[in-house]
Order: sequence, then C-alpha cells, then structure tokens
Amino acid sequence: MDDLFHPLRVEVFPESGLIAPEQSTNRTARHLSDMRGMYQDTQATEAMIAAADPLLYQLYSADIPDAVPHLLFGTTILYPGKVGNEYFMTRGHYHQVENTAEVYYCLRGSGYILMERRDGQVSAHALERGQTVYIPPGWAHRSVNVGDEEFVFFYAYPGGAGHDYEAFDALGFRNLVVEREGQPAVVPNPRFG
Ligand code: M6P
Ligand code: ZN
Repeated sequence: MDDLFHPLRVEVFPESGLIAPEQSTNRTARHLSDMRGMYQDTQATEAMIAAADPLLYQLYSADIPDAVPHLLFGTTILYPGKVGNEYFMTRGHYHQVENTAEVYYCLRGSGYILMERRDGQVSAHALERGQTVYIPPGWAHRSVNVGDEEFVFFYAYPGGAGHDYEAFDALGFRNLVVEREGQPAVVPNPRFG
C-alpha cells in the first residue's frame, strides 16, 4: 500500500512545535510516571509524581507509514524543569534497526543531545535554535532541556527503524546533564561506578 501514499505538506510552528493540519498528525505525551527509575533522585521522582505527575514532553509526528522506504518526521517539545538536579529529558533509545540514522533541527530553546554507542563511546552536543545534530547509525540518543523555556526540535529518521529502550533499563545513559552552580554540566553517571 505504501506506493499509494500521497505527497504531503504540513505546517510546523517553530514556537509551539505544533504541526497542522491536526488530522495529518499524531501526538504522544510522556509524564514523569512514564519515566520511573530514570532520574537519579528517586525520592524527588516519587514526590513529584504524587504531587502533580508533570508532563515532561510531547511528540507530534506526521502521519506517515512507519516502514521502509518512508522517512518519518515530526517535532519534540520538551518542557523546562528538573527532577532533583537533573534536567527534564526524553527516555532515550537505540534504533532497533541499528543501521539507521536520525537528524534533529532545533526550533526553539536550548538543550543537550546525549549520544552513546554499545561499545561505550559517548558524545554530548549543546543544541540551540538554528543548530542541527546528526545522529549516526548505532548511536543511542536522549535530549535534555537545560533552558527555562520549551526546547523544541524537528526530527527525521527512516521508517521501520523502531525504538529500543531496553539497553537503559538497568543503569541509564553513561552521562547525565545536571545543574551545577546554576549552569548545566555533563557529568558521568555514578551508577556506572
Ligand atoms: C524524537 C525522536 C522520536 C522519539 C522522541 C522521544 O522526537 O527521536 O523518535 O520517540 O524523540 O524520545 P524517546 O522515544 O526516547 O522518549
Ligand atoms: Zn531515534
């Protein structure tokens, strides 16, 4: 059926990250309760979930088949905030199909893109409006909002790539982004010992 898919144009609003028209768009929302165990400060996590279970981020994706040979795209809106001293972040994932890349283009705010490979190589790039990061095949990726407004970026990756979250169940990413003396700092994750 894929060859019956029609060309599509949508509007991406850089301030809000919304994509119009709505019927061409899917929305996903992640709250703190979807990320239990991922922040170092488990007490702060539970207290925040009990108080209000904040919305951490939303994704808008264009309604395109998630299969080869399509290119999936959309926006991520990551809200400002912290759990303990760790900034709000996405879950982070490898692609199930390792031989697939991704690109992020920042529309608003400021963040970090943490990346790492299964062999232990790590990378961290600050990302601000107008800047792009390329996520090569084999690199897991997590985004972190270090500003005081929404961090909004456009993403695109191959259909069928899939998301593999399991690698991070036990220890998380090798680097954390924390606030130190009022500034964001990329530090090693102490769970790696
Ligand atoms: C970006 C893309 C999506 C991903 C999202 C949130 O928008 O990489 O594929 O789903 O970030 O990241 P995660 O799925 O790791 O929570
Ligand atoms: Zn991805």
